[in-house]
Amino acid sequence: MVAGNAVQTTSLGEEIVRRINLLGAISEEAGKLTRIYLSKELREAADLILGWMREAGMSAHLDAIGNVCGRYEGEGPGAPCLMLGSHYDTVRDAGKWDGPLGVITAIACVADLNRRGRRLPFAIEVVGFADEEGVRFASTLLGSRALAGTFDKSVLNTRDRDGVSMRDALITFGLDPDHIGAAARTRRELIAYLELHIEQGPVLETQNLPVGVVTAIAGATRLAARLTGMAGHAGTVPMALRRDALAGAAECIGAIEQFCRTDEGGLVGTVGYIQAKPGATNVIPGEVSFTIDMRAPIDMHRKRAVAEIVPQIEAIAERRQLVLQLDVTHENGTAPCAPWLKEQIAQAIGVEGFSVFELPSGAGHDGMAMIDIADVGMIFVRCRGGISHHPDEHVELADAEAGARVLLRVIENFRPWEGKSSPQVTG
Ligand code: HGY
Ligand code: MN
Ligand code: MN
Repeated sequence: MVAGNAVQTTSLGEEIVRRINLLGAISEEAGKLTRIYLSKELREAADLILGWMREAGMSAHLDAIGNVCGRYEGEGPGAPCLMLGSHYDTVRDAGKWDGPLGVITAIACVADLNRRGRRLPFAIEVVGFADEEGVRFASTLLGSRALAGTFDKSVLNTRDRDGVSMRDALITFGLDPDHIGAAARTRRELIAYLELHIEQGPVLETQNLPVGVVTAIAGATRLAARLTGMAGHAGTVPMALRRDALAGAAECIGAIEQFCRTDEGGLVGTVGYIQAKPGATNVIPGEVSFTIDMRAPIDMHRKRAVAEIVPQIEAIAERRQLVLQLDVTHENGTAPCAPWLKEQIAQAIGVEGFSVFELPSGAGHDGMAMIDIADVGMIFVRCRGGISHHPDEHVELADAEAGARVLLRVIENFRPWEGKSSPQVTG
């Protein structure tokens, strides 16, 4: 494809896949992909992405919380922006598409505009959020919350598995924890926030569609539980005299699963992390920590579920003479996608020749934080088998291409004035 003064020999999709593989190789674990917040691997990934942003004609910088931020000016300087983005951190033993596909596709779209010398009446900004997954410090959406100006400074005192506080991790990463406020943007600077992301579920595949329009992002509650009993000799303490924290946790986990399985409101509950201490075969576990992740399409339903399952956990702890510490570490309401953005995404999908299909997101996304300063739209891209948060996560080249074409079409046909709260765009 020849455009402007550059010859683009590969398709958007091929460029995206190439960069997904490059970024996917930056991991703290050999043979698997793990890139958590403020790790040295996240810094290496940030430098790679910043370089791509600059190649695409953007000014680019790392913001005060570690987000990578690129800006492609409009026809005139300083115009409000259409913000595109996703996250560039990952879960442990992750797939390489969850997050990076949105960042890399947005950069590819800007690079295409730049190659053609195309400027729009508004600026385009691309953000790679530094911590959407919340793997390291329990809380989540740290990057997008800082950009939305809603970062909770108390998180700075939380510690990771190795006892490192977020405050110290920021300093080691080269950032100033007392300067996080500088990452905040205002509603006036943003016309809208638009994220392309893999579906992380099987619906588009069952519909035989490459892309979909997201209607809303399901809310979530995360809790941290700690049960404290009494460690003891595995061979000498009679069963009736034990205060076994791991057996107690197992009963709690069973109760959570049973509660969610029998729910009819789309409730899902997950215990994704557990740690038993002291962690020896021949020692009765005296202390167990585990996490709880509860989600439902309707906020009230999720909150009611949490309010009903907590007393069940408390009763198990009491009956087993275990001390329970249970804290909510994250709470986010369901974020609706703006109708005016859904409409423009649907039109772009139609123009690109695909059927328009709307679906909700069971997975959380940075749009849950960005909704505090901008209307949110999301484009889903089909992923094989709906697999995600797993190394088998995969997007076919044709679907990566389809997603990029739709996003580029939304950008080039974007009608910012349709946003009810969008600032006036000059030009
Ligand atoms: O947990 C989620 O839904 C997202 O992948 N962080
Ligand atoms: Mn994600
Ligand atoms: Mn994820």
